[in-house]
Amino acid sequence: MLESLRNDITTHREFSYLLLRRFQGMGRAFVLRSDLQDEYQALVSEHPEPPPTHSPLVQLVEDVQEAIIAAPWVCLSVRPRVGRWWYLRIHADELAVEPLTVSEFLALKEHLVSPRQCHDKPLEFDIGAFQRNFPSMRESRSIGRGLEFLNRKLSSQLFDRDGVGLHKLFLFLREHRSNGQQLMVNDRLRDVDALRSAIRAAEKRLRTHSPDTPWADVAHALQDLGLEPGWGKDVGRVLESLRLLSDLLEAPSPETLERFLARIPMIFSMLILSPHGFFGQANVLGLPDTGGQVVYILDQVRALEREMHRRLKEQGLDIQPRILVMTRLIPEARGTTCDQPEEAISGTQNAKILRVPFRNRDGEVVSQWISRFEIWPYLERYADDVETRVKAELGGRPDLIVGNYSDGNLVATLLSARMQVTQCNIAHALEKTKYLYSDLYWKDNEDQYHFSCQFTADLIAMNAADFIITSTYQEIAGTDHAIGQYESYDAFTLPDLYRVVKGVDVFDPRFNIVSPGADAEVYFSYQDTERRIRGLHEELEEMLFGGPHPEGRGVLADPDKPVIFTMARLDRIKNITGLVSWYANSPELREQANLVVIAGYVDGSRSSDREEQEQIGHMHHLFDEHGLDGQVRWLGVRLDKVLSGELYRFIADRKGVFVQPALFEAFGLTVIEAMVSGLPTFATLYGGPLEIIEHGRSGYHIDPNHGDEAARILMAFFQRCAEDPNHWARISEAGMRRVEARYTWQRYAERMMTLSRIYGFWKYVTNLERAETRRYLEMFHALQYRPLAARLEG
Ligand code: UDP
Ligand code: LCN
Repeated sequence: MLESLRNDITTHREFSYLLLRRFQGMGRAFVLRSDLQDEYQALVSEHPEPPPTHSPLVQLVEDVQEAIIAAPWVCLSVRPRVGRWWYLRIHADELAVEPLTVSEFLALKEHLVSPRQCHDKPLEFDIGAFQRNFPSMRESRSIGRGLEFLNRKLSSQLFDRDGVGLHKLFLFLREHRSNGQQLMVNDRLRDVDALRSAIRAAEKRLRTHSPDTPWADVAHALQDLGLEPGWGKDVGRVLESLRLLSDLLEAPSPETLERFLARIPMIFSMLILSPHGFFGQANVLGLPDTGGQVVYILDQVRALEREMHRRLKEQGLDIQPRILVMTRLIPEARGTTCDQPEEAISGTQNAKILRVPFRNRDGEVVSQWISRFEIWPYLERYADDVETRVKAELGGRPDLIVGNYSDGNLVATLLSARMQVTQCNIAHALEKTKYLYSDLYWKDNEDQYHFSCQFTADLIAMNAADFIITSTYQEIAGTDHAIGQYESYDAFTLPDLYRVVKGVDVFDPRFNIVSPGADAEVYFSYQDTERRIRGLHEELEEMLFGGPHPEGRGVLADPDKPVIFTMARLDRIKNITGLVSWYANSPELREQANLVVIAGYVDGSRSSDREEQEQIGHMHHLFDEHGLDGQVRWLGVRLDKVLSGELYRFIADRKGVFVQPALFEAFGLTVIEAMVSGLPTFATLYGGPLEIIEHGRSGYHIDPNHGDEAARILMAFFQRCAEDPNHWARISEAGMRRVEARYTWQRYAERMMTLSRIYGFWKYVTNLERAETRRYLEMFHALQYRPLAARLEG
């Protein structure tokens, strides 16, 4: 690779020289891919003999992610394919090409940002050193399909020559208990041979029974053979399970392994951690730090409880599954239920929200809301208190711990290690890629965002997790040209703090893509007339088209125009003010449609969040500057789900559209809610919506950095709808089909239950080999995270 690049540079000496000069001439120390591309294109258009498109030099320019200009060298990070990186430098005068290690590349960055940094090598975090014995995938297309890979790996390991693999499976079967009752296999059976004999004998005894004979009728006979409850609710199901196991013992295959493990009653109770924000079931959405994560978890709990019930019933167990969602108790609850220690989750039989307060260093309860960027000092004490509470509630430990967001994942790490429970992480959104150079210039942001704590917590938690669920592929590994959110932790540096040469491996089979859904009870097609809630229409009519709203600004002068609708928390990243300004600056769009915005508060004094306050100020400024009050309706309201579901449909009735203009959106629940309601949706191409929407078919991608273009796309859509009355319906229909086919909670729950079992088994068979990683992460936690978090507490 390097040699052919050198030859190509020699062949195209003048072009290479001019290109490097251009890079240097930009006058910046760090140059991003898009700017490098622009310079390259400009040179190609001027140069009489640019290199051919397939030459190594052109390929390099195509693959470069970032350049560091450190005269006389131009240093490059190159991503030839998803998840794979290499580094090099080129001498701008002599055109010499030299490889760089990741450490050398990061050191150059550090030096440019912090020239006075001492010359001693900083602490390097390198998880790669611990992963040599663990299987890793190779192909980019396999990323996020860890389960399939692991099934193959595990089934081949089960069939090792000395029989250790099968013995581990046998021991694993004896592990399962519920409320002290032994399940699956009792200690009459001592080894795999005994198990084989028991299966044969059981099959013989069961053959004489009809398949629907209940387990209870054959329980005694099977218990004598060493088999306990858990094999199935009736003889038919028990026989199927026995045959699956018998096949597995004979010649393990990935499919049999997955099908067999899916039947093992392993998960009876689950702890879901979501500490930050206002976690509740009413009046919370849209409050700072309170959005999709809350919706996701509550919908997830309902779907999981249903699935757990179904599986336990199939296995013949009359056990009530327990799901606890643990969040923070906030005494100053601002009219929410967040000051209540316990709350039953509606739509479930037994699931509840438990709330445990944060305590300060002196052990006193912290009463006010704390931004998600400032919770770090409280989490260890919180984990202690949560452990006590959970053990009291469940009478023991849970069977699975699920962390949410950086804080929940860190607490999950602490608790899973202590209680020896399988750990699943869900990031929802990793902040690192949301803010340009959030790592390199971390010190500049430290006052407001404390990324040093957050990224350290992320590194620890993502490497401790047994499995990680992501909503999309791009969340892990990006696209051909854009870096994934997890991938951004592969190598980075926090100058003067530490350097990460291998932070996470996106090829690790712990990653699994399991996309969430939209609650089908609430978000459904506008055409589903039977389920429509017409009783809300008067309220919606008044809310959107009525006179001045007590919590709003703007009264729509021409209510007959279609509505461009948006709804989000009023964070800077959500870019709601961006959308308002595109609209404001496009007279044609203003002519064609009204804009309805549901976000934040109209009265800035009601907000306690710095970013939100800034955005509120900016919104008012835009209204004043562009005279928007007759065309934009801004509502600072928090809608309950039923009302927001009907609102999407109400706007669809009037041939409106939904816009999600975020600078970056990790997934975007509003996008699937709007689509499944039938609203043609225009959403950012940075993040999840890129995968959710097929541009021009089931919606449209818009680039939030090119507002004029986004406004044009919207205008073109309205124009086309005016010319072709079927156009709106085509996009609407395709959006609904897309969500129904790919984003449902039912599919999510099935998958999650399978993952918990396979990774639980995987954890069991690899337990000893994990000890080194665990100790390394514990050390990093004690020596890096803890002092950083303590500093924040003052
Ligand atoms: N939401 C709401 N009212 C608001 C803002 C948001 O009901 O004022 C809901 C919205 O319907 C969606 C969730 O909150 O279910 C936001 O999730 P999304 O993934 O779009 O964004 P997040 O807030 O998690 O970044
Ligand atoms: C957080 C976000 O920022 C959204 O993009 C997601 O949809 C939401 O969490 C649920 O995972």
